[in-house]
Amino acid sequence: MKPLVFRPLAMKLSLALAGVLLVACASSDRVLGFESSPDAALAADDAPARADQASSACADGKLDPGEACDDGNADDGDGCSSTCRLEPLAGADTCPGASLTLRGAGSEPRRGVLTLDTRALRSTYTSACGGDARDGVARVVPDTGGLLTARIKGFVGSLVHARTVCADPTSELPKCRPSTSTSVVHDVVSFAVTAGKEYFLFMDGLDGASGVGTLDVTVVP
Ligand SMILES: [Ca+2]
Ligand SMILES: [Ca+2]
Repeated sequence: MKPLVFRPLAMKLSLALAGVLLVACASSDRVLGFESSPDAALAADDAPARADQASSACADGKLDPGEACDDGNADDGDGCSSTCRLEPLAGADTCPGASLTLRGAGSEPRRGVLTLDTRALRSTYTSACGGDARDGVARVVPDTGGLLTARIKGFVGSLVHARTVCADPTSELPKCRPSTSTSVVHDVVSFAVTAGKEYFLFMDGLDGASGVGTLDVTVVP
């Protein structure tokens, strides 16, 4: 049996050892917080994981760090590539515009997207609702009749308007419905369409606004 006098001594030694460890941990934290090399090593360890996250987040429809655009798909050729880089589209600056392809068949809704960077385009068109800014044009030919809805996503201050004859402002389809939002207005247009007929959608801006927007088009038969 051990003498009782050693127990307090053992406890003191244990407490002292714990204290030393605590101080060591605290100073170690301080070192990690202020010295560059341990952080750099940690960052290097994390880098591959972050790159994986960035690539997996492309095509989720949400603009993440490192993405110039994200139209929610992994397709090339629609203005936003499979790696979320902008693709300038030939013909998007003026009539008849860049083709917007709709997918879907039978009674299911058709859907298509087109991403434009209007900062790289000229100001050519305007509408009854305004649109004095740089603009781009998309041409769409639904294979079914129904209700077409076009919405611009990701571009604050955007305005979308539509015509049945691209260069004729009198063929503009009615819109200008009241908006309840103060930050994003006039970003939707909706109208009835006829199968096989062509429609022209204009991605424009209010008060000189320009930017990257994704034109999201659905046709419900
Ligand atoms: Ca994304
Ligand atoms: Ca795409």
